[in-house]
Amino acid sequence: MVFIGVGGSIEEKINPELILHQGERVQINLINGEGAEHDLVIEFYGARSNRVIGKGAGATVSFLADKVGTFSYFCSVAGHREAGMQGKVTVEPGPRAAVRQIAPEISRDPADLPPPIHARAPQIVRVDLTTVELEGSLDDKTSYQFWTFGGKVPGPFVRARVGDTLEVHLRNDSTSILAHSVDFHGAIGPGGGSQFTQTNPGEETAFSFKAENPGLFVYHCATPSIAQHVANGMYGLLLVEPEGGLPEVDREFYIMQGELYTTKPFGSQGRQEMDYDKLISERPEYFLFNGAVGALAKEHPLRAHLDETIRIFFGVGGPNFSSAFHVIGQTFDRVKLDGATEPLIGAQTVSVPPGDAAILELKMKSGGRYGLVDHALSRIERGLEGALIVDGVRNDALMHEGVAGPVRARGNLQPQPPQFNRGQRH
Ligand SMILES: [Cu+2]
Repeated sequence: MVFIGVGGSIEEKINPELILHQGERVQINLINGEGAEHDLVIEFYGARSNRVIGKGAGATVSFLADKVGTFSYFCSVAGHREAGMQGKVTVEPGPRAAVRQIAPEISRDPADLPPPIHARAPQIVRVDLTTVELEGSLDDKTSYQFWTFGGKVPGPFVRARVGDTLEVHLRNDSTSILAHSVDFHGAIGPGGGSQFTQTNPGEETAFSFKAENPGLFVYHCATPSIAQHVANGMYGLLLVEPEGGLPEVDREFYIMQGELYTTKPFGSQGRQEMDYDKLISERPEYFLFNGAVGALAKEHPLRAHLDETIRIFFGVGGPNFSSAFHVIGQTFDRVKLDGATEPLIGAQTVSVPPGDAAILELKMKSGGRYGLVDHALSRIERGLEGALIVDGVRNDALMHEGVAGPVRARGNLQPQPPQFNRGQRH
């Protein structure tokens, strides 16, 4: 007579050793596999299951593993322990190591962008881009072979002022398998630079262009199949500041949206592969801010303080889907779209097509957590979610629970606004 492990690392092991960590609350499920009467006891912890009587009957034992050491578990029915129904429980000191991501982080921190230029004369600005193909973390326990500018998605934020000449050096890492290139939407001339920058692994090319127009412009790889290179993560933004710069704000952020086409469905574990058929028929599995599932909600939420003004540089790499970008619980004070002579005031949702970008400005008037979404909301279920956390008290004068009436303005820290979580998937 024995205990047999079910699932995980104990699967099919006879009288498996149960490895626990100090402080864990443990539940052991006991199922009767043959029909005689049994139970499971860990005397040291005073943990004892009910007897399971009859084949398929179940019982559970739960306890807090608060003492370090190795202890016995056994069946207390007379003679069963001696017949073989016993094993060890080991409680190790300290917490269990966090689940390690199976690949390096691919997502660029949205606070990772160069500071404003302010006023200066036009000059030559050298831009170094390196194309790197690397396996990166797409989700917990899911990886993907990304193609990138600089090893992150999106690529580096490039900043210049109108009248500057950008001297772009594109180096394709020697570990690459494919050629890559770059097309700057802020460059004027056929191909946007891609004809000068088709670059084989281990080689470098260069081209220069004049930043004629102020604005926020996408750049992306333009090596066939272009959609595949873009989907795999090869996009970024160039800001060409107007003369004298943009108005001062307290904080700036950099977000890009894209979608990914994988053979296995959204949420699968392990390494995901590109599905070319889904790509050309525009059936994505993943929608992503900054390259990874929920990256801007989990690892890199945007952070600001009450009464600060923030600016979000938001672009869509795509390659195929527009974004209806929206902040849950706030409108945009100013939105600057390409070619518009005047900013939009008070927009609620901003439509940005693939290969385009918008400059979004918001003053944060109430503390709490704001969800960042594409208002095509099904995409939350495919990885597209972010958060903007504003430190400071909630402004009850602007919104509060219950009936209207006198309020204690800015008195209460809680409750937090509703959180926006991805639904549970199976
Ligand atoms: Cu490429």
